[in-house]
Amino acid sequence: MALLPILKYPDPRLREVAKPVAVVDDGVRRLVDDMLETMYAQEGVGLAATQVDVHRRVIVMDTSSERNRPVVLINPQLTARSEELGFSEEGCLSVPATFERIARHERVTVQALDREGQPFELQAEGLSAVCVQHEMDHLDGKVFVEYLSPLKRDRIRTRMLKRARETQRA
Ligand code: GNR
Ligand code: NI
Repeated sequence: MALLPILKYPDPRLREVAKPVAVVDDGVRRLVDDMLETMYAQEGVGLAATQVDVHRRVIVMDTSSERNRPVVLINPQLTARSEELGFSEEGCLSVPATFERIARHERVTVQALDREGQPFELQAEGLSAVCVQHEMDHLDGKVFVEYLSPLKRDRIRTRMLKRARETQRA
C-alpha cells in the first residue's frame, strides 16, 4: 500500500474527465487500496481517483464514525435522485481549509462495480449522498468551488496559489 499525493486546486489536472474502468483487475484493486489508505490518512470521507492524478472512474468513501466501513464505487452511474435539495458545509482534500455551503440532492441512487467487479446499488442520504455527488463531480473534472460565486471562487483560488507558494518556499 502507498500514500498518494493529492492534487490541489486550481491544478488544471483536477479538470480532466475520468474514463471508465474497462476491467476491475489487480491494478485497479491496488489503486483502490492506495486511495483508501490515503483517504484514511488524510481523514477524508471520500476520495476520487482524479484527486490522485489517475483519470479513471474510481471513488472510495467511508462516512461511518468508526471509519471502518469502506465503500468502493467503480464506474458509478446515478440512476435516481430526489427533487428535494439540501444545503450542507462541504470541504475537499484538494481545497484545504475551505468550507462552504453547497446545495445537493437529498437522496441519490447509484449503480457501480465493487472492488471485485460485481455490480451493486447504493441508496445514499445525508452525508453519504453529499459525498457521492461531490466525488462524482471530481470524476467529471468539477470541484465544489465551481458552485460558488465567481468572487468567492476567485478569493479561494488566490488563497490556494499563495499557500502553494509558501509551502514551496518552506
Ligand atoms: O473529506 C471530505 N469531507 C467532505 C465533507 C463534506 C462534503 C464532502 C466531503 S468530501 C471530502 C474529501 C474529498 O475531497 N473528496 O473528494
Ligand atoms: Ni473533494
